[in-house]
Amino acid sequence: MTAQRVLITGAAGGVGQILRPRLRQDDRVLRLFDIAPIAPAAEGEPVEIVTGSVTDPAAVRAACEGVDAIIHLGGHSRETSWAQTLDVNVNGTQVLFEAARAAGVRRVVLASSNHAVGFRTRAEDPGDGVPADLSPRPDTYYGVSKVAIEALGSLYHSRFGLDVICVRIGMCFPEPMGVRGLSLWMSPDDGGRLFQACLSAESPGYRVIWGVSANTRGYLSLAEAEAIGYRSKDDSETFAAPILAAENAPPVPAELDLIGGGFTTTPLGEAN
Ligand code: 15L
Repeated sequence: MTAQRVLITGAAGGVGQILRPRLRQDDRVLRLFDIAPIAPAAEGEPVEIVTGSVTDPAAVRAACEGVDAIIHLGGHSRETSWAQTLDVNVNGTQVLFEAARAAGVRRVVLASSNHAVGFRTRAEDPGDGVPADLSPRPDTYYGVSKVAIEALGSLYHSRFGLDVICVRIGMCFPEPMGVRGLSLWMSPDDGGRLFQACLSAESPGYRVIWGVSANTRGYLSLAEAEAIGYRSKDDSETFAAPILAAENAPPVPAELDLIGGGFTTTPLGEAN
């Protein structure tokens, strides 16, 4: 049996480190790519470690050779200068898609973000969650870059037939951060389940889904992710009591409760 080879860009980052052990399978090789140092392979761990930048076409072309699917996490994960955001997040993703197409990679899973729609509100929940594929309302240059990479995904799907799934990640940390995190959190294990579903779904085409857990206080739709086989098993509610006690903030009305939270007021282009 030939092993499936999955390239993970940005593998040294937070989400990359969360996914690495959770996507491990005997019949799968993870090719871990980052410009930052990546932890070496453990004994018998089926990984290949590649150092390089997503902005370097030759390095990305080489990284795509023999690959079945890509999880693209590479890029700045917060607000920074427009030049950096454009170069690394937007141009880096174009470089990635071009290399994927040339190498015949059939599937790309993109780490998009809630900040692509950060100025949308909880009031847009029709009852079963704010839909995952709402049109853009970015809150930062970072959010604009996520809109742009979703558009690149759409282009490479329509032109070349690649399967592309854009995951608008809520907040993927070991624990939810703050009251907003109680609604937007995706647990590490649910992150593993979601990206596993993105790799396994049969012919998904082009999709935009939310990356969140089944949080008691959640208001983002799970339906789009469930349609490709995701089943959340976690809920931020287990962390709620200390977070609520610490923040002690009055509830925010739904129409003022912006998905992007503090990103909606952070100065544009300044590292936050
Ligand atoms: C994101 O997109 C960031 O990558 C992450 O670091 C968090 O800040 C998260 O959004 C958030 O909304 O809190």
